[in-house]
Amino acid sequence: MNALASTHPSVATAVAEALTDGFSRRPRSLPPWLFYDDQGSELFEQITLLPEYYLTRAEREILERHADEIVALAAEGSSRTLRVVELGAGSATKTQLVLRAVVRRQGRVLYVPIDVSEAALTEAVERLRREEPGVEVQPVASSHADAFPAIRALGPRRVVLFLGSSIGNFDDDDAIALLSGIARSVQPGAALVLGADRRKDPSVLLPAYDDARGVTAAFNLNVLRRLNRELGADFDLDRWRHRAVWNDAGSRIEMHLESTVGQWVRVPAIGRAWRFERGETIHTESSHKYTRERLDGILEASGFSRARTFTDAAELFDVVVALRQAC
Ligand code: AVJ
Repeated sequence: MNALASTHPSVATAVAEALTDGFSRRPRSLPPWLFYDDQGSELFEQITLLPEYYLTRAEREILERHADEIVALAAEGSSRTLRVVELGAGSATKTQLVLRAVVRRQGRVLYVPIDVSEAALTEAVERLRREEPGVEVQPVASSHADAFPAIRALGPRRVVLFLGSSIGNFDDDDAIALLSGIARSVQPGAALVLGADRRKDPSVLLPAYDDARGVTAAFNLNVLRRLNRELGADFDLDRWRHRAVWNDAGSRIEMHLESTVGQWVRVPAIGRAWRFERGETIHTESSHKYTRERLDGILEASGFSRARTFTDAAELFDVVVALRQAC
């Protein structure tokens, strides 16, 4: 597999840069891709099984009911064979529903899952090779930003999957930059299948990001454990707590780590130390929740047009099929 292990020097450098950059801002922040080391990817899989975390179940319900229609839309206007590429594939369990629909239609399919977590990719590849004989898997370990060459390399008639409301981690400007990059990597008419969480009452949203069993707290705190392991930092996990807040103006859930005491944190790999006051927070993630208008604005600005929207019965989550506009 063409994959970077998490111990690869370039990854350690990227982690160090992310920390230095994020801690130079006020409020301090860390980028959400840091969550997904092997443990973090495993914790995220546990999150998807939580009763409070409705996103994965809602999206699976949509794909179970509508995978054939989604694939038919993506294949419309061409007799060519579809190829499937997925950004942030993770363990690809929901994707399997889409891949089966493509196999029903054309017998075989080439599938390129792209993810920063090698462990998650390996699991996905092994399961698909075992369970889906019609699917040829070519995994790529990379970040979203480095994914465009892999998308381009697939030639025409690609379907790009971006599921799970991963788009929600991006501010609108960054979402537009990413989707524009995808748009430039495909031809007019190509389909983007985008999972997006809907704006809804905070009484539903907040528990999804602060569950009773504390799995999301462990997922958030794991980023500090990762910095300890990979950079030799001395974060004391007992002196930090998980916080989830609803930012109404930004229409997003934010996750933060709050310092429960005044403390210094030393990071030997960088030769630096940072002071945190009691109550000071590190912003670790935003998860944007979309109205139809806002998502259309992002899609149009990126060169895509919404073709159809599929929703779960409880209307919590959308899977949008958008088509690359003609240039
Ligand atoms: C994988 C980014 C979609 O924002 O809901 C889950 C990650 N963070 N619980 C999300 C996450 C906290 C998830 N995404």
